[in-house]
Amino acid sequence: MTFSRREFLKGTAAGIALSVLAGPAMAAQQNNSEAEKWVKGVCRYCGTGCGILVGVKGGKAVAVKGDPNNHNQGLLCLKGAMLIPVIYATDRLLKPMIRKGGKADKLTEVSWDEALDFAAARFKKVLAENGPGAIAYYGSGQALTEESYVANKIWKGGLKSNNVDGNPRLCMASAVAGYTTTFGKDEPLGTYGDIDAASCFFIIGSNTSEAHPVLFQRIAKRKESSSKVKVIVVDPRRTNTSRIADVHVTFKPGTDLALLNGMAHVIIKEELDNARFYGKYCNFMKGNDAVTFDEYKKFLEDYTPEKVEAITGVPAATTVKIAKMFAESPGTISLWCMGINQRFKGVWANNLLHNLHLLTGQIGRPGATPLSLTGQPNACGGVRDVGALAHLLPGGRVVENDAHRKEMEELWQLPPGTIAPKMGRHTIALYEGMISRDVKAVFIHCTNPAHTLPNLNKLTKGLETAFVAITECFKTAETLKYADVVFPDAFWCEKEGVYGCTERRYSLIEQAIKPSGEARPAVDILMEFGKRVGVDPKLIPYKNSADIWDEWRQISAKSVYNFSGITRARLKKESGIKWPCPTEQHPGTNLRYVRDEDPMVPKDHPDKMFFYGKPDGKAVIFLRPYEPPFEPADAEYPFVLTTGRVIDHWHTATMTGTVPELKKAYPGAYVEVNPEDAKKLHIANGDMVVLETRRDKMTFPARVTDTCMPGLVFTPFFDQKLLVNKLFHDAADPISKEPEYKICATKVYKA
Ligand SMILES: Nc1nc2c(c(=O)[nH]1)N[C@H]1C(S)=C(S)[C@@H](COP(=O)(O)OP(=O)(O)OC[C@H]3O[C@@H](n4cnc5c(=O)[nH]c(N)nc54)[C@H](O)[C@@H]3O)O[C@H]1N2
Ligand SMILES: Nc1nc2c(c(=O)[nH]1)N[C@H]1C(S)=C(S)[C@@H](COP(=O)(O)OP(=O)(O)OC[C@H]3O[C@@H](n4cnc5c(=O)[nH]c(N)nc54)[C@H](O)[C@@H]3O)O[C@H]1N2
Ligand code: SF4
Ligand SMILES: [Mo]
Repeated sequence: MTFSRREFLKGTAAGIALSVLAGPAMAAQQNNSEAEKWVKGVCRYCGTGCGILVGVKGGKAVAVKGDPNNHNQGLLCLKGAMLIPVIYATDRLLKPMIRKGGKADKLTEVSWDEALDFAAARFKKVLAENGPGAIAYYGSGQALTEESYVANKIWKGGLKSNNVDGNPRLCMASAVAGYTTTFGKDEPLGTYGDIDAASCFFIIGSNTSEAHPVLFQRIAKRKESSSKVKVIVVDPRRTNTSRIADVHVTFKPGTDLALLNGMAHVIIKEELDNARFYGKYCNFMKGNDAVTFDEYKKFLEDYTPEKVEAITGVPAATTVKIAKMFAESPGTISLWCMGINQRFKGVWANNLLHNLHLLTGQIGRPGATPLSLTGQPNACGGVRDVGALAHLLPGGRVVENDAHRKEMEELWQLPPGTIAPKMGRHTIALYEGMISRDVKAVFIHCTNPAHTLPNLNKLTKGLETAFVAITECFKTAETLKYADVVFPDAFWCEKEGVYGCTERRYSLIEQAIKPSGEARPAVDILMEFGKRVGVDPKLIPYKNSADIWDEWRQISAKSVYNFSGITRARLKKESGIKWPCPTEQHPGTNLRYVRDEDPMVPKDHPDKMFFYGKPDGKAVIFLRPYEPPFEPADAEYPFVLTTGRVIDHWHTATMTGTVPELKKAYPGAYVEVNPEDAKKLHIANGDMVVLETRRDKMTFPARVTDTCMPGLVFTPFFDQKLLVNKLFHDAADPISKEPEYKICATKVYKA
């Protein structure tokens, strides 16, 4: 490595010394010039979706470098730059395994045939005895698009079970429901290009600097370009992201819905609203009922800056200031992530953010847009777009819509009535179904739920009795402890497929090397498994993953997610293309819902914008009141506990934990305590501290730091020895069913 970790972090964190970031990162990646050829790929970590080139020599991956032709323009963060050692980690799973004698038995290595037959026999038995409602698939926003598409088709079309869900439920579900309720269809309107054009960044509930480092670098670069570019960060923690903020708004965790309504109040009161825009393009609604603008204005009377201050602790003058910055900037972009989505009222929070854009007309122009940051590298493309969630079908269709099911049955050439008319179990209901023994067999793909579900003591109970088949690449995944069958999946760049990142961009990961050991690509595993359970082979006739893409591409032509112009051949040549993209000549779309930009808006549409996802073409400004979090702090549990990420680890650290440089930076979990609180509790840096919630208690070393405001403590969740999710409740947003990982009540005391 030609640069020190500290230099690198300095660049990512503060964004001041950009040359420090760009120069050395590039140098590090090009260090290894011995590669015989470079193969195109995408980083397998975050939803930024950086293009990567993999250098191959003698059948081995020997180097990576950022793809200069993808949006990241050759940049990678340290995690992406350190992917090679992960492929060859000693922790790789290399052989299929089964637990012959039930859960108490140990996992033994067997042949592929034996493992597949073992799993298929059990699923067949459950299907015969208990029906399709008793089986399930639990997938991942890190799976390849072709994998999720095939799994969804096998389950919903082949096995007649809508119990298909996955970790995007824990992550993006509130953003999905926010988009669909406000605009009629899922997925962001804007793209990364808007970052380069924006003059006001409204970053709320996103620690972009650690969770989307290369995007953060782009934001920092834009900020550096002109003193007129302003950054507002709304986060109860002082994160690396907040260091570039002109205004950093801290508040009582979980109260920012009131702040967003307060900003709307100020915008209207100060006549910064854009009545020409919303008069033409928006409806006002309270739940399902239409209301008038005057009713909306009256509703906002509860959110004067003073009233907002009483709820949130944000000084009234700050609410006025940021509302004006938002409205008056030539182009405002909102970026948000789990601080907004993982909330008991996460969908409402999303709606309230969209409201601000619709109210001010900060939308549909370069630099003016809401842009949710997707967590995983393929949650957008591979799960939301292909409809691999319990309530969805491909291309934005929904299960409980007769016409949509009929369309999919025709497209999949299934007899009418094949797809079950009721939505399946969303994630929490799925694991609860295992506890109640209604779900008896689950196929888990590319995710580690025994570490990442909330309320683990409760939700893993079902895994102790249900039959669990799992695909994995690494031996350290907690969920393996519950597995009856383990299928070793080929890892990143050992198999081919498409990822779709935050900005609706599909990019190809080509196969660079052969799978390690006996590992096989997941599409093969899924299809073999499906056939052995009894799925008609005609339903899954694919020779390879390119065939699957081709079918899905053609199916997309019948929806507004049309990307039928994104052929495999184009993906091999180009470094990612943004849908909608209806023809092979189409360059891809930047501004969605805008005439002459978005090919889904008819060329002769009379107005500039058209929200075609809605029956009347109008977006919705919602009246959504502030409601407190599910479990606020109280006299008995006086602190708020929040959880999240650190720059160098990926979720459960099965991958990043194998890289010494990354592991050394963050060897284990800790708890951040504000100095004021530490003083009161007699806690010094490094002391062991207990967090005790209504579910469990756990001991962590303390980091006394002012990153958390008083009353708030933070712990990361990557540590395999400290499963912090045991501390968390599993209350979820009633609309999106996404759990509120960001807030629970806790006691804090010295061990
Ligand atoms: N290094 C790294 N990067 C990752 C990942 C990883 O594991 N490691 N995972 C990826 C995935 S899947 C995801 S989903 C993203 C997540 O990316 P982020 O959402 O940016 O990361 P988090 O750390 O989960 O939390 C975001 C912020 O929410 C704030 N927050 C807590 N409570 C509230 C609240 O009430 N209101 C508001 N407004 N904010 C609040 C927290 O203080 C925190 O700074 O990261 C992606 N990128
Ligand atoms: N406390 C707390 N909990 C959270 C969150 C939080 O903010 N706080 N965030 C939630 C969010 S947003 C998310 S997205 C989830 C993430 O939760 P998970 O998806 O459960 O976490 P990962 O560690 O990403 O799990 C991916 C698994 O897939 C394996 N794997 C890697 N590559 C491959 C592959 O190619 N094939 C196969 N078959 N397996 C592979 C990895 O070894 C790992 O075990 O966590 C959620 N849990
Ligand atoms: S920013 Fe995200 S996608 Fe880009 S290299 Fe880092 S982890 Fe990978
Ligand atoms: Mo996520």
